[in-house]
Amino acid sequence: CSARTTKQERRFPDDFLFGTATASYQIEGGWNADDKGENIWDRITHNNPTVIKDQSNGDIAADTYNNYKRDVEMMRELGLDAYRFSLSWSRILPNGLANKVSEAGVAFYNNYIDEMIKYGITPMVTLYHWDLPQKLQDLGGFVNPLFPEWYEDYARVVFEQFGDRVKHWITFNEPREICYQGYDTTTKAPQLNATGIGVYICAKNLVMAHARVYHAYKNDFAPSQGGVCGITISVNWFGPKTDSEEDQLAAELTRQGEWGLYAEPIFSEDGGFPKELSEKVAQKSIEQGYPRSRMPEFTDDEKAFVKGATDFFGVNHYKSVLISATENLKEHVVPSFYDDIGTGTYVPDDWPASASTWLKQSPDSILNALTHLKDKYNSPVIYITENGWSTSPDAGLVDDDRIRYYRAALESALDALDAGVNLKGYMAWSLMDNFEWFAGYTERFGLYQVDFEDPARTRTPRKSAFVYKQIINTRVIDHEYEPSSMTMTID
Ligand code: GBH
Repeated sequence: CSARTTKQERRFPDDFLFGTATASYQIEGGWNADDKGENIWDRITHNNPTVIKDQSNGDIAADTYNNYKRDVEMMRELGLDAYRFSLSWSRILPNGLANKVSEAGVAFYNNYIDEMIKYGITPMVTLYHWDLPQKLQDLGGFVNPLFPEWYEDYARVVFEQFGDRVKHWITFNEPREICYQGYDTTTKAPQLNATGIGVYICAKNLVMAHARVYHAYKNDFAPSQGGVCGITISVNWFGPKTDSEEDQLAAELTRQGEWGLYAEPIFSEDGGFPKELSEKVAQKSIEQGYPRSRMPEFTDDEKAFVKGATDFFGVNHYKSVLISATENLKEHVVPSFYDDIGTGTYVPDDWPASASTWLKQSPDSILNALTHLKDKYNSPVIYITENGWSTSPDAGLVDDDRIRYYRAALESALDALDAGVNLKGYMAWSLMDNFEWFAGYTERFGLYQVDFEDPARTRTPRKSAFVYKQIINTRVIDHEYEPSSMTMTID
């Protein structure tokens, strides 16, 4: 039909960065190589393996520590413009603190980065994707008031070592997963379970730490190195189930909790935590007998320090959820984050399901999320730093459902570009199968399959890899394209 034809003719700009994304603990292995220090995922998987669905760990994972040249070869096969990966803090600073820099750790990342640069692939580096040095966790981790200082020390070492070649920096991956899942619940390391308390203390420290690193980079490194520094926040779309006023307010409260806690202090005009949610938490806290709000405040100086402290908005986007003020309300522990928000979630039955219970393909999802950010925060530069689909381990190489997901997502990204969103790039999650946190190896997100039974961790392209390659190469989404064979070449 004609609508389809016009859509097919839409192009991604030539300077749009197409890439894939991974994270250190999920792919590297080499968990105790050379003088690497222990991190919170080493600790939890070794000491408490039953929290992982298949009782697995990232000790070897995809063994990128020994296979990094093959990883870069895959990037070249796909024709990637960019590759997003993260650094393991305790591989670089075995003690967490900056008294000792690991030569072996720095050498590994130098080799990896040099191999990308050699083939014209732009490295996009995340400083922190969830693998905190255990020694810092023992001191409280993100809820220790000194956390922003430790983080700045680490970041300065990183900028010094790699900033001559790396020009795209992301401070944190997904603050919500760090603070809510790690400190308010037990669904990620360090399983602190300080319900209704941990998430807010962590959020403030994390945002302050981000701003310190941003200013350190802008003041002391960007003038000579000339790169950009931003943050990646998971921004799924939370829309109202009906257009009633109460559902709209419920959706707004949910957005404020799910990602506004981290975005509002940095991207909004006023600064500080989101207004309606902080008022609600303050009121509930007093009713619950606390002497003050469980959500800390930012002083005026802190607000000014954090506001605008970013060059771009990194968005990890996977799905939509509909929000109701009255339906599907659940009982929550008091106090807790979801008791504070107090809204119900709803996902239509007919949205296609992935191998992950939390992930369903949702219509217009990227368009809705990104136009919302554009309107709310005065058109920030946006990179989609993750987006992807899971299949089961036995689903094999023909992954038509993943292809359907990526094509729909990229159509939605084109819709966002048409709507004037300042979108500069898209990183598919993931280059290859990897350790999927509490799901272990039971859910696969890779464009390349990894054989985890094979000591060589052989990587094999899935059908989706060929389709993504074709899109990158032509800058057009051709819904009829079928790869002519499953043999990969470097073009
Ligand atoms: C991303 O998070 C991560 O950055 C990446 O490391 C990860 O591999 C990728 O997604 C795929 O999962 O089962 O109810 O506890 C995306 C946001 C939030 C999705 C937590 C999974 C777990 C929901 N994630 N969620 S639940």
